[in-house]
Amino acid sequence: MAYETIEVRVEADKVGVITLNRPKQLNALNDQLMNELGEALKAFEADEKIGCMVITGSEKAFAAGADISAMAKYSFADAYRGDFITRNWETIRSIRKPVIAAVSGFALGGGCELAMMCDFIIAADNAKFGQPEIKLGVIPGAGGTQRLPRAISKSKAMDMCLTARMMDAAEAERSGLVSRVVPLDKLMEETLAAAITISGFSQITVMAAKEAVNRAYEGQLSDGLMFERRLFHSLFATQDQKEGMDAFLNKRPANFTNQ
Ligand code: CO8
Repeated sequence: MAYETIEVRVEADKVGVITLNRPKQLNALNDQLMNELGEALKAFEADEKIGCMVITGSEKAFAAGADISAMAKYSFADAYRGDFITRNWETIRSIRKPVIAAVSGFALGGGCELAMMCDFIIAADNAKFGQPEIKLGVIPGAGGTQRLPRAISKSKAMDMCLTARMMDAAEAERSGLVSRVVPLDKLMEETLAAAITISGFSQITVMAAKEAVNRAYEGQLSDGLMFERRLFHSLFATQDQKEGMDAFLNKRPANFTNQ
């Protein structure tokens, strides 16, 4: 299948690599990209010779979040009735083979959430993670409020979600958000080495190990995600969401009115 917003390749005959490819928008995640990502993941899942997958971006950005220009005019009805996120962001949760995120540059908002949906994250030393949605008048909508506390503690998760600050790679490693940090020019080499190691094991055993770790990790996650989703949808009913996104797109400070 021909993709427009991602690039797909196979390494060492057994690792499926997906590169997010909307460079002008810093890999902002729109519907087309999330649909294509889902299709590529499912194709690698179905390919017997693939033992592990890698999702990566560019040096500057893994992904700078969900596409704000696509979301800016959403109403609550658009978000809720259109099942915004569930419709194409959750394919990755159904993938049973391991998926590694190789993150360099910005992983913000939905980009940070996408990285956290992967089984583990290997970060380049220039990686920056953040959940800046609050600046736009919304909250994380693809698992940020649920996966961050599990990954890095409630206190750090609150700090990230409430102040919108970015966390650098060293702090992300200290906090347990990423499994390792490597020099930028070694990111793909190290990630591929891990993916090739995994691909050398029994696929059944690998899937069982992934399933077991997720079992420990995911208790009650579905309730939390649904709760978060409905809150996220409801914020499209506020004027502050319109203001926050319009301000970003027009490169001006936001003037929130609590409406
Ligand atoms: N959406 C749309 N366009 C974007 C986004 C984005 N998230 N991020 C960057 N861009 C665009 C910019 O508008 C700019 O476009 P143009 O050249 O046409 O003006 C281009 O990418 C380059 O960006 P900058 O000029 O801003 O580059 P800088 O190096 O100065 O800054 C930053 C880089 C810091 C990453 C900055 O671009 C930024 O702050 N981006 C927005 C980050 C953000 O707020 N992310 C959260 C988005 S909301 C979200 O993810 C909600 C998730 C909910 C779940 C998913 C639902 C689908």
